[in-house]
Amino acid sequence: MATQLKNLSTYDPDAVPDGTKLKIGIIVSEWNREVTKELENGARDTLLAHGVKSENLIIHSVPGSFELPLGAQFLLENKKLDAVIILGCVIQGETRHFEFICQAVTQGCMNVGLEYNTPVIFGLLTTDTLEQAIDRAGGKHGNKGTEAAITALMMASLHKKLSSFLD
Ligand code: DLZ
Repeated sequence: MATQLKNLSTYDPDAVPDGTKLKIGIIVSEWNREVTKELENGARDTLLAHGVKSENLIIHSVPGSFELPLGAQFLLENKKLDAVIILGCVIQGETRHFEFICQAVTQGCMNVGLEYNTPVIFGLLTTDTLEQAIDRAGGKHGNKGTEAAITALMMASLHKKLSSFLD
């Protein structure tokens, strides 16, 4: 597969929207913390590098990936945010638990985003091994936290642009 060979987190910083006026939330899972900590660092550093003010960045953790959609919903019902990023890492085990968690998080995050009309960005690693996860959390395949942060900036600024256009 082509994506196995390259770092997908390289990007043109000039093409990323400015985050100075944006408020962004991050919900991060404690499960597989050595991986999710790197995703969190990548997302936070990228948002700050693109102008998001530290006081406009709110980060909370939840016990596991299954709790990510509800964590995003808690944030959105209590804070006016332009986007929420969920970060987690689910590693395939011997049972079907993996499939149920991945399905629930995917559907749950989509539902919360549509319900609150706010981008909920999907930064969930779903890998066969811990090594594959590490490779995508600041390793040889980049950092999916960084990619999630860029997507959040793009979707939040698109939303702002279209909202003001329609006013
Ligand atoms: C229980 C569980 C398992 C087996 N594996 C993972 C995992 O690989 N990644 C993850 O983020 N969470 C895992 N969990 C915890 C569930 O997401 C959840 O926190 C618990 O089932 C409690 O609802």
